[in-house]
Amino acid sequence: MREVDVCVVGLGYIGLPTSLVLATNGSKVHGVDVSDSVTSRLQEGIATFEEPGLQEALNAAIGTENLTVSDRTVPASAYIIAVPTPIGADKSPDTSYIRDAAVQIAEHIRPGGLVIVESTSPVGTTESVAETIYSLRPDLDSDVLAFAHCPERVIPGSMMREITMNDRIVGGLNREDAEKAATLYRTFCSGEVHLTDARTAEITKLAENAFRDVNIAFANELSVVAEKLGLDPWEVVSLANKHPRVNILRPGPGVGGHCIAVDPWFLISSAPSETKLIRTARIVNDSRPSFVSEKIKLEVETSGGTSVAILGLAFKANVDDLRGSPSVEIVKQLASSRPDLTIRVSEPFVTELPASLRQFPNILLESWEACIENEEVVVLLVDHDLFKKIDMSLLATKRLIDTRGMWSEQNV
Ligand code: SAJ
Repeated sequence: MREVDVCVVGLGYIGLPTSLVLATNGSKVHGVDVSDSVTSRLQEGIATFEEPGLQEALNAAIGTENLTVSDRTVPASAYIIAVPTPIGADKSPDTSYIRDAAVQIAEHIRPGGLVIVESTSPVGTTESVAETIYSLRPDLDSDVLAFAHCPERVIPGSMMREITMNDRIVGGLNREDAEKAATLYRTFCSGEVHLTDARTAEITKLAENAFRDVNIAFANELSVVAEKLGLDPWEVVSLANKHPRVNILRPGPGVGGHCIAVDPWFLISSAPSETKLIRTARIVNDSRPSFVSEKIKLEVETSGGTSVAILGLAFKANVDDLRGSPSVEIVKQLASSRPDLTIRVSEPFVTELPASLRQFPNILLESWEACIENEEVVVLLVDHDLFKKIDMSLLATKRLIDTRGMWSEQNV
Protein backbone atom coordinates (compact mmCIF):
# COMPACT_ATOMS: atom_id res chain seq x y z
CA MET A 1 0.00 0.00 0.00
CA ARG A 2 1.20 3.53 -0.82
CA GLU A 3 2.51 5.24 2.31
CA VAL A 4 1.06 8.47 3.69
CA ASP A 5 2.66 11.61 2.24
CA VAL A 6 1.25 14.08 4.75
CA CYS A 7 -0.21 13.55 8.20
CA VAL A 8 -2.19 16.64 9.28
CA VAL A 9 -2.54 16.96 13.05
CA GLY A 10 -5.68 18.94 13.91
CA LEU A 11 -8.71 18.96 11.59
CA GLY A 12 -10.19 22.31 12.53
CA TYR A 13 -10.67 25.48 10.54
CA ILE A 14 -7.20 25.20 8.96
CA GLY A 15 -6.27 21.53 9.16
CA LEU A 16 -9.38 20.31 7.37
CA PRO A 17 -9.21 22.62 4.30
CA THR A 18 -5.45 22.00 4.10
CA SER A 19 -5.95 18.22 4.16
CA LEU A 20 -8.58 18.52 1.43
CA VAL A 21 -6.52 20.63 -0.97
CA LEU A 22 -3.50 18.38 -0.47
CA ALA A 23 -5.58 15.25 -1.07
CA THR A 24 -7.32 16.63 -4.15
CA ASN A 25 -3.93 17.69 -5.55
CA GLY A 26 -2.37 14.24 -5.42
CA SER A 27 -0.96 13.80 -1.91
CA LYS A 28 -1.98 10.85 0.18
CA VAL A 29 -3.19 12.49 3.41
CA HIS A 30 -4.07 11.20 6.85
CA GLY A 31 -5.95 13.68 9.05
CA VAL A 32 -5.89 13.36 12.83
CA ASP A 33 -8.18 14.90 15.41
CA VAL A 34 -8.72 14.28 19.12
CA SER A 35 -12.46 14.87 18.83
CA ASP A 36 -14.55 11.74 18.13
CA SER A 37 -17.37 13.81 16.74
CA VAL A 38 -15.01 15.49 14.23
CA THR A 39 -13.45 12.23 13.00
CA SER A 40 -16.75 10.35 12.81
CA ARG A 41 -18.53 13.14 10.93
CA LEU A 42 -15.67 13.43 8.46
CA GLN A 43 -15.58 9.66 7.97
CA GLU A 44 -19.28 9.91 7.10
CA GLY A 45 -18.42 12.64 4.60
CA ILE A 46 -20.03 15.51 6.54
CA ALA A 47 -18.12 18.82 6.73
CA THR A 48 -17.68 19.91 10.35
CA PHE A 49 -18.22 23.62 9.80
CA GLU A 50 -19.85 25.97 7.33
CA GLU A 51 -17.50 27.28 4.64
CA PRO A 52 -18.19 27.83 0.94
CA GLY A 53 -16.76 24.94 -1.12
CA LEU A 54 -15.70 22.86 1.90
CA GLN A 55 -18.37 20.16 1.61
CA GLU A 56 -17.70 19.83 -2.13
CA ALA A 57 -13.96 19.40 -1.50
CA LEU A 58 -14.73 16.79 1.17
CA ASN A 59 -17.03 14.94 -1.24
CA ALA A 60 -14.18 14.81 -3.75
CA ALA A 61 -11.58 13.52 -1.26
CA ILE A 62 -13.28 11.28 1.26
CA GLY A 63 -13.63 7.66 0.23
CA THR A 64 -10.61 7.92 -2.08
CA GLU A 65 -7.30 6.40 -1.02
CA ASN A 66 -5.94 9.97 -0.78
CA LEU A 67 -7.79 10.87 2.43
CA THR A 68 -8.15 8.93 5.65
CA VAL A 69 -9.11 10.28 9.05
CA SER A 70 -8.61 8.96 12.58
CA ASP A 71 -7.59 9.95 16.10
CA ARG A 72 -4.07 8.53 15.61
CA THR A 73 -0.92 10.05 14.15
CA VAL A 74 0.65 7.68 11.59
CA PRO A 75 4.04 7.27 9.89
CA ALA A 76 4.30 9.83 7.05
CA SER A 77 6.88 11.70 4.98
CA ALA A 78 5.61 15.07 6.23
CA TYR A 79 3.55 16.32 9.16
CA ILE A 80 1.54 19.53 9.35
CA ILE A 81 0.61 20.81 12.80
CA ALA A 82 -2.66 22.76 12.64
CA VAL A 83 -3.84 22.82 16.25
CA PRO A 84 -5.14 25.80 18.25
CA THR A 85 -2.80 28.21 20.04
CA PRO A 86 -5.06 30.01 22.50
CA ILE A 87 -4.13 32.61 25.11
CA GLY A 88 -4.50 32.02 28.84
CA ALA A 89 -6.42 34.20 31.30
CA ASP A 90 -3.27 36.31 31.71
CA LYS A 91 -3.09 36.71 27.88
CA SER A 92 0.08 34.65 27.60
CA PRO A 93 0.30 32.17 24.70
CA ASP A 94 -0.65 28.55 25.38
CA THR A 95 1.36 26.34 23.04
CA SER A 96 0.54 23.09 24.85
CA TYR A 97 -1.47 21.69 21.90
CA ILE A 98 1.56 22.18 19.64
CA ARG A 99 3.74 20.37 22.16
CA ASP A 100 1.21 17.52 22.35
CA ALA A 101 1.27 17.26 18.54
CA ALA A 102 5.09 17.20 18.55
CA VAL A 103 5.05 14.36 21.09
CA GLN A 104 2.69 12.32 18.87
CA ILE A 105 4.78 13.01 15.78
CA ALA A 106 7.99 11.97 17.58
CA GLU A 107 6.54 8.49 17.95
CA HIS A 108 6.39 7.90 14.19
CA ILE A 109 8.76 10.24 12.37
CA ARG A 110 11.65 8.73 10.42
CA PRO A 111 14.95 10.18 9.15
CA GLY A 112 14.23 12.55 6.25
CA GLY A 113 10.85 13.51 7.75
CA LEU A 114 9.48 17.06 7.53
CA VAL A 115 7.48 18.84 10.27
CA ILE A 116 5.57 22.00 9.40
CA VAL A 117 3.95 24.22 12.02
CA GLU A 118 0.95 26.01 10.47
CA SER A 119 -0.60 27.07 13.79
CA THR A 120 -0.05 30.75 14.53
CA SER A 121 2.74 30.69 17.08
CA PRO A 122 4.95 32.88 19.25
CA VAL A 123 8.44 33.45 17.86
CA GLY A 124 10.68 30.46 18.63
CA THR A 125 7.93 27.81 18.54
CA THR A 126 9.26 25.91 15.51
CA GLU A 127 12.65 25.61 17.24
CA SER A 128 10.88 24.26 20.36
CA VAL A 129 9.03 21.67 18.25
CA ALA A 130 12.38 20.48 16.85
CA GLU A 131 13.87 20.31 20.37
CA THR A 132 10.87 18.33 21.68
CA ILE A 133 11.00 15.79 18.86
CA TYR A 134 14.77 15.31 18.97
CA SER A 135 14.72 14.99 22.77
CA LEU A 136 12.16 12.18 22.50
CA ARG A 137 14.11 10.46 19.72
CA PRO A 138 17.75 10.12 20.84
CA ASP A 139 18.14 7.52 18.08
CA LEU A 140 18.01 10.30 15.44
CA ASP A 141 21.02 12.44 14.50
CA SER A 142 20.31 16.12 15.03
CA ASP A 143 20.11 17.01 11.33
CA VAL A 144 18.01 14.25 9.82
CA LEU A 145 14.66 15.99 10.17
CA ALA A 146 13.42 19.20 8.56
CA PHE A 147 11.30 21.85 10.32
CA ALA A 148 9.45 24.88 8.99
CA HIS A 149 6.79 27.40 9.93
CA CYS A 150 4.27 28.06 7.15
CA PRO A 151 1.58 30.24 8.66
CA GLU A 152 -1.92 29.92 7.29
CA ARG A 153 -3.38 33.17 5.98
CA VAL A 154 -6.86 32.22 4.79
CA ILE A 155 -9.91 34.24 5.72
CA PRO A 156 -13.09 32.46 6.86
CA GLY A 157 -15.70 32.85 4.15
CA SER A 158 -13.13 32.56 1.31
CA MET A 159 -10.90 29.82 2.68
CA MET A 160 -11.06 27.37 -0.21
CA ARG A 161 -10.11 30.04 -2.74
CA GLU A 162 -7.47 31.74 -0.57
CA ILE A 163 -5.79 28.49 0.48
CA THR A 164 -4.72 27.88 -3.11
CA MET A 165 -4.38 31.48 -4.35
CA ASN A 166 -2.67 33.40 -1.50
CA ASP A 167 1.09 33.83 -1.38
CA ARG A 168 2.70 31.68 1.32
CA ILE A 169 5.53 32.49 3.71
CA VAL A 170 7.70 29.43 4.35
CA GLY A 171 10.29 29.78 7.10
CA GLY A 172 12.71 26.91 7.66
CA LEU A 173 15.14 26.21 10.48
CA ASN A 174 17.63 26.36 7.60
CA ARG A 175 17.41 26.99 3.85
CA GLU A 176 17.13 23.30 2.96
CA ASP A 177 14.21 22.85 5.36
CA ALA A 178 12.44 25.86 3.81
CA GLU A 179 12.96 24.46 0.30
CA LYS A 180 11.59 21.11 1.35
CA ALA A 181 8.45 22.63 2.86
CA ALA A 182 8.02 24.95 -0.15
CA THR A 183 7.96 21.93 -2.47
CA LEU A 184 4.95 20.57 -0.59
CA TYR A 185 3.05 23.89 -0.74
CA ARG A 186 3.74 24.25 -4.45
CA THR A 187 1.68 21.07 -5.04
CA PHE A 188 -1.51 23.07 -4.40
CA CYS A 189 -0.61 26.74 -3.98
CA SER A 190 -0.63 28.91 -7.10
CA GLY A 191 0.39 32.03 -5.14
CA GLU A 192 4.07 32.86 -4.74
CA VAL A 193 5.95 30.92 -2.07
CA HIS A 194 8.39 33.20 -0.19
CA LEU A 195 11.27 31.56 1.64
CA THR A 196 12.71 32.83 4.92
CA ASP A 197 13.79 31.57 8.33
CA ALA A 198 11.30 30.16 10.86
CA ARG A 199 11.45 33.06 13.35
CA THR A 200 10.83 35.65 10.62
CA ALA A 201 7.88 33.61 9.34
CA GLU A 202 6.48 33.42 12.88
CA ILE A 203 6.67 37.17 13.51
CA THR A 204 5.38 37.99 10.01
CA LYS A 205 2.13 36.15 10.66
CA LEU A 206 1.69 37.92 14.01
CA ALA A 207 2.42 41.27 12.34
CA GLU A 208 -0.31 40.71 9.73
CA ASN A 209 -3.01 40.14 12.30
CA ALA A 210 -1.76 42.87 14.65
CA PHE A 211 -1.77 45.33 11.73
CA ARG A 212 -5.43 44.54 11.06
CA ASP A 213 -6.30 44.79 14.76
CA VAL A 214 -4.66 48.22 15.07
CA ASN A 215 -6.43 49.44 11.94
CA ILE A 216 -9.82 48.22 13.21
CA ALA A 217 -9.14 49.87 16.59
CA PHE A 218 -8.47 53.15 14.76
CA ALA A 219 -11.79 52.79 12.91
CA ASN A 220 -13.62 52.00 16.15
CA GLU A 221 -12.09 54.96 17.98
CA LEU A 222 -12.81 57.29 15.07
CA SER A 223 -16.44 56.15 15.00
CA VAL A 224 -16.86 57.08 18.67
CA VAL A 225 -15.46 60.55 17.97
CA ALA A 226 -17.70 61.01 14.92
CA GLU A 227 -20.80 59.89 16.84
CA LYS A 228 -19.91 62.19 19.75
CA LEU A 229 -19.85 65.07 17.28
CA GLY A 230 -23.19 63.97 15.80
CA LEU A 231 -21.62 62.78 12.54
CA ASP A 232 -22.10 59.55 10.58
CA PRO A 233 -18.95 57.43 11.10
CA TRP A 234 -19.63 55.41 7.95
CA GLU A 235 -19.71 58.50 5.79
CA VAL A 236 -16.51 59.76 7.46
CA VAL A 237 -14.67 56.48 6.77
CA SER A 238 -16.00 56.25 3.25
CA LEU A 239 -14.98 59.82 2.36
CA ALA A 240 -11.55 59.56 4.02
CA ASN A 241 -10.94 56.40 1.95
CA LYS A 242 -11.34 58.45 -1.24
CA HIS A 243 -7.79 59.65 -0.49
CA PRO A 244 -5.38 57.54 -2.56
CA ARG A 245 -3.22 56.62 0.44
CA VAL A 246 -5.90 56.15 3.13
CA ASN A 247 -7.67 52.85 3.77
CA ILE A 248 -9.47 52.88 7.12
CA LEU A 249 -11.14 49.58 8.03
CA ARG A 250 -14.71 49.36 9.25
CA PRO A 251 -15.92 50.18 12.73
CA GLY A 252 -17.97 47.39 14.28
CA PRO A 253 -19.19 45.81 17.52
CA GLY A 254 -15.69 44.52 18.32
CA VAL A 255 -13.13 42.03 17.07
CA GLY A 256 -13.90 38.32 17.38
CA GLY A 257 -12.71 34.98 16.11
CA HIS A 258 -9.62 33.11 17.16
CA CYS A 259 -7.01 35.08 15.26
CA ILE A 260 -7.08 38.86 15.26
CA ALA A 261 -8.24 39.11 18.87
CA VAL A 262 -5.59 36.63 20.03
CA ASP A 263 -2.42 36.85 17.94
CA PRO A 264 -1.42 40.43 18.87
CA TRP A 265 -0.98 39.16 22.44
CA PHE A 266 1.81 36.85 21.20
CA LEU A 267 3.71 39.93 20.07
CA ILE A 268 2.88 41.81 23.28
CA SER A 269 4.12 38.94 25.45
CA SER A 270 7.43 38.87 23.54
CA ALA A 271 8.12 42.55 24.25
CA PRO A 272 5.65 43.92 26.84
CA SER A 273 7.29 47.35 27.26
CA GLU A 274 7.72 47.97 23.55
CA THR A 275 4.17 47.21 22.35
CA LYS A 276 2.08 50.11 23.70
CA LEU A 277 0.23 50.71 20.43
CA ILE A 278 -0.59 47.03 19.85
CA ARG A 279 -1.79 46.63 23.44
CA THR A 280 -3.92 49.77 23.27
CA ALA A 281 -5.54 48.54 20.05
CA ARG A 282 -6.49 45.31 21.83
CA ILE A 283 -7.98 47.27 24.72
CA VAL A 284 -9.91 49.59 22.36
CA ASN A 285 -11.37 46.64 20.42
CA ASP A 286 -12.13 44.64 23.57
CA SER A 287 -14.07 47.60 24.99
CA ARG A 288 -16.50 47.67 22.04
CA PRO A 289 -19.02 45.08 23.32
CA SER A 290 -19.70 47.03 26.54
CA PHE A 291 -19.92 50.30 24.56
CA VAL A 292 -22.51 48.71 22.25
CA SER A 293 -24.52 47.03 25.02
CA GLU A 294 -24.74 50.35 26.91
CA LYS A 295 -25.96 52.02 23.72
CA ILE A 296 -28.65 49.35 23.31
CA LYS A 297 -29.82 49.76 26.92
CA LEU A 298 -30.13 53.51 26.46
CA GLU A 299 -32.17 53.10 23.27
CA VAL A 300 -34.51 50.59 24.93
CA GLU A 301 -34.98 52.91 27.92
CA THR A 302 -35.75 55.83 25.61
CA SER A 303 -38.28 53.71 23.73
CA GLY A 304 -39.96 52.75 27.00
CA GLY A 305 -40.05 49.09 25.87
CA THR A 306 -39.09 45.88 27.65
CA SER A 307 -37.70 43.92 24.73
CA VAL A 308 -35.25 44.20 21.86
CA ALA A 309 -34.46 42.41 18.57
CA ILE A 310 -30.85 41.42 17.89
CA LEU A 311 -29.68 40.32 14.44
CA GLY A 312 -26.54 38.18 14.39
CA LEU A 313 -24.34 36.29 16.85
CA ALA A 314 -21.48 35.09 14.61
CA PHE A 315 -18.09 36.79 14.90
CA LYS A 316 -18.49 38.17 11.39
CA ALA A 317 -20.67 37.98 8.29
CA ASN A 318 -21.65 34.70 6.61
CA VAL A 319 -19.85 32.30 8.97
CA ASP A 320 -21.27 29.95 11.61
CA ASP A 321 -18.34 30.57 13.95
CA LEU A 322 -19.31 32.04 17.32
CA ARG A 323 -15.84 31.76 18.87
CA GLY A 324 -14.89 34.92 20.71
CA SER A 325 -17.79 36.71 19.04
CA PRO A 326 -18.33 40.26 20.29
CA SER A 327 -22.03 39.83 19.46
CA VAL A 328 -22.34 36.95 21.92
CA GLU A 329 -20.61 39.10 24.55
CA ILE A 330 -22.99 42.02 23.87
CA VAL A 331 -26.07 39.80 24.26
CA LYS A 332 -24.61 38.25 27.42
CA GLN A 333 -23.94 41.66 28.96
CA LEU A 334 -27.48 42.80 28.07
CA ALA A 335 -29.11 39.65 29.44
CA SER A 336 -27.22 39.70 32.73
CA SER A 337 -27.59 43.42 33.44
CA ARG A 338 -31.26 43.59 32.37
CA PRO A 339 -32.94 40.29 33.38
CA ASP A 340 -36.31 42.03 32.88
CA LEU A 341 -35.55 42.60 29.19
CA THR A 342 -36.71 40.05 26.59
CA ILE A 343 -33.94 39.65 24.02
CA ARG A 344 -35.02 38.13 20.71
CA VAL A 345 -31.99 36.95 18.79
CA SER A 346 -31.75 35.78 15.19
CA GLU A 347 -28.66 33.90 13.98
CA PRO A 348 -29.38 32.01 10.75
CA PHE A 349 -26.17 29.95 10.97
CA VAL A 350 -27.00 28.19 14.25
CA THR A 351 -29.89 26.10 15.53
CA GLU A 352 -29.23 26.61 19.23
CA LEU A 353 -27.83 29.31 21.46
CA PRO A 354 -24.16 28.99 22.46
CA ALA A 355 -23.51 27.57 25.94
CA SER A 356 -22.63 31.00 27.36
CA LEU A 357 -26.14 32.32 26.52
CA ARG A 358 -28.25 29.25 27.30
CA GLN A 359 -28.39 29.99 31.03
CA PHE A 360 -30.34 33.23 30.45
CA PRO A 361 -34.11 32.65 30.32
CA ASN A 362 -34.64 36.11 28.81
CA ILE A 363 -32.82 35.25 25.53
CA LEU A 364 -34.90 33.68 22.74
CA LEU A 365 -33.47 32.35 19.45
CA GLU A 366 -35.89 33.05 16.62
CA SER A 367 -36.09 33.62 12.88
CA TRP A 368 -35.32 37.19 11.84
CA GLU A 369 -38.95 37.67 10.83
CA ALA A 370 -40.28 36.70 14.29
CA CYS A 371 -37.48 38.61 15.92
CA ILE A 372 -38.21 42.01 14.41
CA GLU A 373 -41.97 41.68 14.00
CA ASN A 374 -43.16 43.38 17.17
CA GLU A 375 -39.98 45.07 18.28
CA GLU A 376 -39.37 48.78 18.32
CA VAL A 377 -35.61 48.58 18.85
CA VAL A 378 -33.73 46.47 16.27
CA VAL A 379 -29.97 46.01 16.59
CA LEU A 380 -27.79 44.73 13.74
CA LEU A 381 -24.65 43.03 15.08
CA VAL A 382 -23.62 40.95 12.06
CA ASP A 383 -24.00 41.97 8.42
CA HIS A 384 -24.93 38.50 7.09
CA ASP A 385 -26.05 38.54 3.44
CA LEU A 386 -29.42 37.23 4.58
CA PHE A 387 -30.01 40.35 6.66
CA LYS A 388 -29.14 42.53 3.67
CA LYS A 389 -32.21 41.07 1.97
CA ILE A 390 -34.60 42.28 4.69
CA ASP A 391 -37.22 44.54 3.10
CA MET A 392 -36.37 47.96 4.48
CA SER A 393 -40.04 48.93 4.67
CA LEU A 394 -40.32 46.44 7.58
CA LEU A 395 -37.81 48.55 9.50
CA ALA A 396 -39.08 51.99 8.54
CA THR A 397 -40.81 52.74 11.86
CA LYS A 398 -38.24 51.11 14.12
CA ARG A 399 -35.38 52.46 16.20
CA LEU A 400 -32.28 50.97 14.55
CA ILE A 401 -28.81 50.46 15.97
CA ASP A 402 -26.60 49.45 13.08
CA THR A 403 -23.13 48.44 14.33
CA ARG A 404 -21.92 47.45 10.85
CA GLY A 405 -23.00 50.39 8.72
CA MET A 406 -25.15 48.08 6.61
CA TRP A 407 -28.32 50.12 6.75
CA SER A 408 -26.56 53.48 6.94
CA GLU A 409 -25.20 52.81 3.48
CA GLN A 410 -28.66 52.02 2.22
CA ASN A 411 -29.87 55.38 3.59
CA VAL A 412 -32.86 54.06 5.48
N1 SAJ B 1 -13.67 43.43 11.66
C1 SAJ B 1 -14.11 44.72 11.87
N2 SAJ B 1 -13.85 45.67 10.91
C2 SAJ B 1 -13.18 45.35 9.77
C3 SAJ B 1 -12.72 44.04 9.57
C4 SAJ B 1 -12.98 43.10 10.53
O1 SAJ B 1 -14.72 45.05 12.90
O2 SAJ B 1 -13.01 46.25 8.95
C5 SAJ B 1 -13.92 42.39 12.68
C6 SAJ B 1 -14.75 41.23 12.16
O3 SAJ B 1 -16.13 41.50 12.25
C7 SAJ B 1 -14.32 40.10 13.07
C8 SAJ B 1 -12.85 40.42 13.34
O4 SAJ B 1 -12.68 41.78 13.02
O5 SAJ B 1 -15.02 40.12 14.31
C9 SAJ B 1 -11.87 39.59 12.54
O6 SAJ B 1 -12.36 39.38 11.22
P1 SAJ B 1 -11.44 39.47 9.93
O7 SAJ B 1 -12.31 39.24 8.77
O8 SAJ B 1 -10.65 40.73 9.94
O9 SAJ B 1 -10.36 38.35 10.15
P2 SAJ B 1 -10.41 36.78 10.50
O10 SAJ B 1 -10.15 36.64 11.96
O11 SAJ B 1 -11.59 36.11 9.94
O12 SAJ B 1 -9.12 36.29 9.67
C10 SAJ B 1 -7.87 36.90 9.90
C11 SAJ B 1 -7.22 37.23 8.55
N3 SAJ B 1 -6.06 38.09 8.77
C12 SAJ B 1 -5.88 39.24 8.08
O13 SAJ B 1 -6.68 39.66 7.28
C13 SAJ B 1 -4.61 39.97 8.34
C14 SAJ B 1 -6.85 35.96 7.80
O14 SAJ B 1 -6.14 36.24 6.62
C15 SAJ B 1 -5.99 35.06 8.72
O15 SAJ B 1 -5.65 33.85 8.07
C16 SAJ B 1 -6.80 34.74 9.95
O16 SAJ B 1 -7.07 35.99 10.63
C17 SAJ B 1 -5.99 33.82 10.82
O17 SAJ B 1 -6.31 32.63 10.83
O18 SAJ B 1 -5.00 34.25 11.43
